[in-house]
Amino acid sequence: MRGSLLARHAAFPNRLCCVVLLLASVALLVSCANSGPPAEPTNTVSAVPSATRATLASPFPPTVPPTLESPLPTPTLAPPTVESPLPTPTPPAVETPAPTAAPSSIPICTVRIVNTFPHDRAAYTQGLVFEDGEFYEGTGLYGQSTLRRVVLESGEVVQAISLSPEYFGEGIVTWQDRIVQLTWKSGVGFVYDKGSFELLDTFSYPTEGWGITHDGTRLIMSDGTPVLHFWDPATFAEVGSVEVRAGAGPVTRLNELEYIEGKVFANIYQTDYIAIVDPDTGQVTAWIDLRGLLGPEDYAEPVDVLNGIAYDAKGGRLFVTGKLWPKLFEIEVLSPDGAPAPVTCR
Ligand SMILES: [Ca+2]
Repeated sequence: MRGSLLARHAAFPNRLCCVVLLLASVALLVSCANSGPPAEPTNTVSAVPSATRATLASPFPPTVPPTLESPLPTPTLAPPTVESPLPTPTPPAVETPAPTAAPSSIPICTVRIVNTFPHDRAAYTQGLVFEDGEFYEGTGLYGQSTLRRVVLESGEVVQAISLSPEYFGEGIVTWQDRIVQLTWKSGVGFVYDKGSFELLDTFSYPTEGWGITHDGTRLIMSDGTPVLHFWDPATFAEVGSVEVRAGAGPVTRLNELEYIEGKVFANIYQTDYIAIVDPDTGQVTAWIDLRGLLGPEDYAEPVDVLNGIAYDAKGGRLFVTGKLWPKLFEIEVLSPDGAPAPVTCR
């Protein structure tokens, strides 16, 4: 029995060799059978049209246009709802269609140019006030922000201070013998002496700062959202707020402001429209369509968007300009049928 087992064990290596050889032969035959040209891949990237390739290659979902709350039909090229720190080197010929989405009961007024004045085309206008025959203007951009006093007829800057480079200047408002200037994202406001531009005080606020004006008792400021904030002019404490709506839809990107004849005029950032807002209800009572104010010759150098509304309450004159615009316009508001209209359009 033991001898028989040994014999069987001795024979085992030979059998193993035979099995290995057999398997190797089979593998060789299979290999030969598959030695033709490689089969065409059925689903490789190179077989897919380039557009599809890009989709396949991207780990991200397709880009979705930002959802905008403004009832103004926003141009498809609309950038995100932040203020670019750099001037756009192209005309604001983002042709903004008429705000047809707004309820038809909201009139759209146009304007007639009464006078054209020079404007410092290096001024990235963020705040504009007319008082006692001259402009106060606040400008933006990091490292270029200023507060300045400007002659209406010549556009000459006769007094100016520069903000520290870390501040991006925004809206300004005069209040008694002071000037208040907002900053974009710093949450810091500056209070100056109106005559000397001496910095008297600073204060803080929790939102972005865009535009600011006053109604005689309260400061009214915008922060880029549809909300207008009302502040105590002595303490800068918020005493109320209202959401701006055109019909049912909120109007976002309220920018430079001017309180005129009981209404708040607001530039709508990156459009050529001004919204006229009832500050009690937040409702837009009219639009002013300002498309086409600048002529082709004005685009020889970069200009940016319409921004800056000022009102000569004594003379009943309405002024508008834009960031880096070479001109400032005195305009008259016309009703939708082209007839002279009240400054508030209706
Ligand atoms: Ca203003």
